[in-house]
Amino acid sequence: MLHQYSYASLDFKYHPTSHLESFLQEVHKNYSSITHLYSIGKSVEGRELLVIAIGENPKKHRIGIPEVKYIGNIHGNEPIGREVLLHLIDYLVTNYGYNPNITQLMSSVRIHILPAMNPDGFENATVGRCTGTLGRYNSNQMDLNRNFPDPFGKSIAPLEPETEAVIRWIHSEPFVLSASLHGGAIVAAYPYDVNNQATGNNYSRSPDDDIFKYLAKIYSFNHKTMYKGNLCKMKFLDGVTNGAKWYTIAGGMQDYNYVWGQCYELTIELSCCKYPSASKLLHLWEQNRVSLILFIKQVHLGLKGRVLDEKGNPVSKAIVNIFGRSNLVPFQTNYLGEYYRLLVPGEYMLKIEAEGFNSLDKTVDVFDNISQYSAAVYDFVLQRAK
Ligand code: GEM
Ligand code: ZN
Repeated sequence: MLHQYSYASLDFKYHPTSHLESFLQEVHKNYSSITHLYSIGKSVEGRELLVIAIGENPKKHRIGIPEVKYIGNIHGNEPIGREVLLHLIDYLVTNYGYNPNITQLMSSVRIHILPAMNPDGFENATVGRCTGTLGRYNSNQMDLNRNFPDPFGKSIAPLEPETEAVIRWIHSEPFVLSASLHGGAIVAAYPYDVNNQATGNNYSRSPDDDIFKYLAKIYSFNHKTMYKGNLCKMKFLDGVTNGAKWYTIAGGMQDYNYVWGQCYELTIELSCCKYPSASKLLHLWEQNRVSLILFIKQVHLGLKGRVLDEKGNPVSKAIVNIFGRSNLVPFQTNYLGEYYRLLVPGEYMLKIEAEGFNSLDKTVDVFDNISQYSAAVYDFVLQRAK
C-alpha cells in the first residue's frame, strides 16, 4: 500500500504559470540529485513548456531504464491534470528514500512530467466553467488534440508550436508509457482515437488492444470511482473506452505517440467538470494518487532488451516483430539497440529482423514481472548476412 504522502510544499489551488514555474524550480533546487528541469519549447505567446524529469539518473537515459511521461492541460480549460501532476511531483520527491515503493519505482524508471502543455489556453480559461471551450484552444485557436499527424491521414492542419515541441520531445527519448490528463468525464481512453471509416463512432482496434485495455483498467480500478463507469451521465463499462468508440477524433496526441513514438499513451479524464472549484482539488488528487503511481509501474509489463551484432555492438533500427501484432509503423530499436514491448502475460513468437543481418525467430514466455520492477529481459544477437 502507498501509505505515507506529503502535502509538504504545495497548496491545493490553481497555480498561474508564474507560480507553476517557481514550484518546479523550487523542487529542482531542493531535490537536484533526483530531478532535472528542462524546457521542450515555447507556446504561441512565448511561455516555456517546462518538464521535470524524476529518477535516480534524472538527466540521461540509461540502458534498460524505461522512460515514462505524464502530460497535463493540453486543453487549457481542463486544468485538473495540471494541478494533480504538481502534487504527483511533490509526492514523488518527498517520498523518495522514505517510501520503499516509491524509492524502488524511481530506481527503475525515469518519469517526465509536463504539467502544462497549453499554458496560453489556461490563462484564458475561467474557473467554475464545467463545460464549453473558453480556454480549450491554444492562442491560434487550434485544438492541440486535433493537431497531430494521425494514422489514417485525416488531420492535415499545420503544426502548432506546442505540437511541434511535443513531437520533438516524443522522439528525443525512448518513451515507453504515457498518459495525457483531461477533464470533462471520468474514464480511461485508449487508442485508436480515430477510426478508418468515413463517419460514425466505431471501435478502432489497434494491434496492441489487449495491453491498452489492461493499462486502462489498471488506472480505472485503482481510482476511487472510475471503474463504476456510470459517472458524469456517461456509461463506460469498467470505466474504460476505446477512444474512437466514444467518439472519433483525428489528430489526437495519443495515437501519434503510439504509431510514431512507439509509446503506449492513454487519455485519462479526471472529473465531470472541466474546470471545477479549487475546493475540489484535494479530493481529485486523492482519487487519482494510487492510479497515477501504479500506472507508471505497468511500464515493467512485457519484454525489453537489446539487439546486438556478433561483436556486441548495438543494432539500431532492428525490428522485433511479434506474431499477430502488425503495427502501422513497426517498432524499431533505438541507437542503443534497445526495444521495449508492453505485453500481457502469455507466450509470444518473435521474429527479429535488421538490414544486413540474418533474421532470428524466438518464442518467449512473458510473466507478470511487475513486482520485480523490470520487464522480462531478452537480448538478441544477430549474425551478419553473408
Ligand atoms: C477528448 S480526448 C479523450 C476522448 N477521446 C476520444 N477519441 N473521444 C477530446 O480531445 O475531444 C475529450 C477531451 O477533450 O477531454
Ligand atoms: Zn480535453
